[in-house]
Amino acid sequence: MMRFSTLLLVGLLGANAENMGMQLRKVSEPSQEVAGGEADTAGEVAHLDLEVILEGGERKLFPLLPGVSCPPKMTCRTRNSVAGLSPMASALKKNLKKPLAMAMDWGEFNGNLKTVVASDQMCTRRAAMSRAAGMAAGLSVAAVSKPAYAAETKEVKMGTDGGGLQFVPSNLKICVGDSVKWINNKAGPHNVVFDEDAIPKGVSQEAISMEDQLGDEGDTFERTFKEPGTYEYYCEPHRGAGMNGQLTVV
Ligand code: CU1
Repeated sequence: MMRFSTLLLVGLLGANAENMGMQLRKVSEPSQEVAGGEADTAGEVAHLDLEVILEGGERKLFPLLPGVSCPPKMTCRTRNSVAGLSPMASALKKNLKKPLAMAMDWGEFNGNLKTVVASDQMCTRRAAMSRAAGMAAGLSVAAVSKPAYAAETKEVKMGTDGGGLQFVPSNLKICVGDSVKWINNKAGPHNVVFDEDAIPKGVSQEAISMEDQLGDEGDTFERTFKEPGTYEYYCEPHRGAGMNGQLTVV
């Protein structure tokens, strides 16, 4: 039934309600009611349910995404949130199919959403967002809490597409636990050698640097970075030409 309702809403917003056998009715509880097309005067992001009267008089509320205002000529109601949850978590909880809704740790999910909204740290936000997305996709808290779950692999080209002797990008910011994959692009051979004096203390320069060089286009070299800090590296054959790179791990 929930899935049917969602499909119905998509149809409703995409086309016109009359062809779908529905009528829209004005209701009279002004404190909760928001007319379609009205500006949001509260100054906050609106969280609204679209009210639809189905044939036979059944009244249904369809959650609109946060920030979406009431469509013209429709009637909407302010969202009755599930206690303790943000409107977005609340709307998801109401719409998920039952087994998932019951299995989900809503407190954890809600905490992740709050972090996404509140944190100004790129990596904190990114990790919270992937945890929330993973949970919404049905994964357990344990699964999405593993450090590797939110880790990403960023690519750096060795040599520009035009054959220039540069790393692209030459400056890269990643999160602790992320990996970097260097790909031999053009004008090789290239390699990646970290500067002993310009990496965080305690990190082995040998462990993250290449001994050899990548000769064939498409060859790759990959390392994972677990220590925060600034890392400077260069390409040995082209150091004199200024083929340098910098990595910031936060
Ligand atoms: Cu090079």
